[in-house]
Amino acid sequence: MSKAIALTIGGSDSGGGAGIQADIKTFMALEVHGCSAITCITAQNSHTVNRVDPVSPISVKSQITSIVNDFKISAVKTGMLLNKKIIETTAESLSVIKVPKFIDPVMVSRTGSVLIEPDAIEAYKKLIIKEGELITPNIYEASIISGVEIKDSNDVKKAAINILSKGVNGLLIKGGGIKELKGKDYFLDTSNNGVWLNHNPIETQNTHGSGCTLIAAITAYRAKKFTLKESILKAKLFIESAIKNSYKIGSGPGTLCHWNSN
Ligand code: PXL
Repeated sequence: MSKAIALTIGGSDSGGGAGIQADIKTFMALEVHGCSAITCITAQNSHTVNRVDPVSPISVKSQITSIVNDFKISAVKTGMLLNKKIIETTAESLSVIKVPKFIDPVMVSRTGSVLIEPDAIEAYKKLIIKEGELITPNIYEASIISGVEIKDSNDVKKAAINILSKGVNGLLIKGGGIKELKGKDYFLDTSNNGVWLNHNPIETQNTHGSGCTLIAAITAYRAKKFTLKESILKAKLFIESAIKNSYKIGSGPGTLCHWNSN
């Protein structure tokens, strides 16, 4: 029996809660075969990111072409791209892949870890964000991309309109970084229809990897041919359940539970 195949392009999280590891686990939970092109290797635990090593751009390119030359992938997701050279290579590879693409513009984690080199942000804005059917910045990333300081739900809407004007096809701003917006994400499409998508806030510190998991689930559902709106709504249910079942792995904040969550 054939299976839907999705590709994730991003960084490895040694703790297994975010990045490529979260993506592959989410794809598997949703019965999609996951492939990966690894851009960088983080050394991190539940407290801190201790080190990040980039993979060479030629390796990133070769991982992607090896996959797309053989497998019939039906959706792609990007995560942590780290530096300008990897961003340029990834953009070049993405431009010839004609399946729905989902961009998680990973720059700053919800807990404040910087996950991109400063001189790479312009390349990200110029080359990557327009490639996506959807981009999913968190509050900090939406501020960086739009230049709008975000303190409340009105600022989220302002930032969303600004980001859409940069030629983005659709965006979902994840509210999780602000207390009053926990569980609330703002979706805006190219017809300028804005809507808040909410789930009940869940009181837990174990949310590491929730951004990666949300967009990985959207990618998996799109790989299975659900519409974009259906995929986002289904992914919200998946993430709600994965946060409800989250668990601790170290002495700091824990991670989502990817299995039995759909
Ligand atoms: O959550 C964003 C993210 C993406 N990719 C990797 C990460 C993180 C956050 O820590 O480590 C590899």
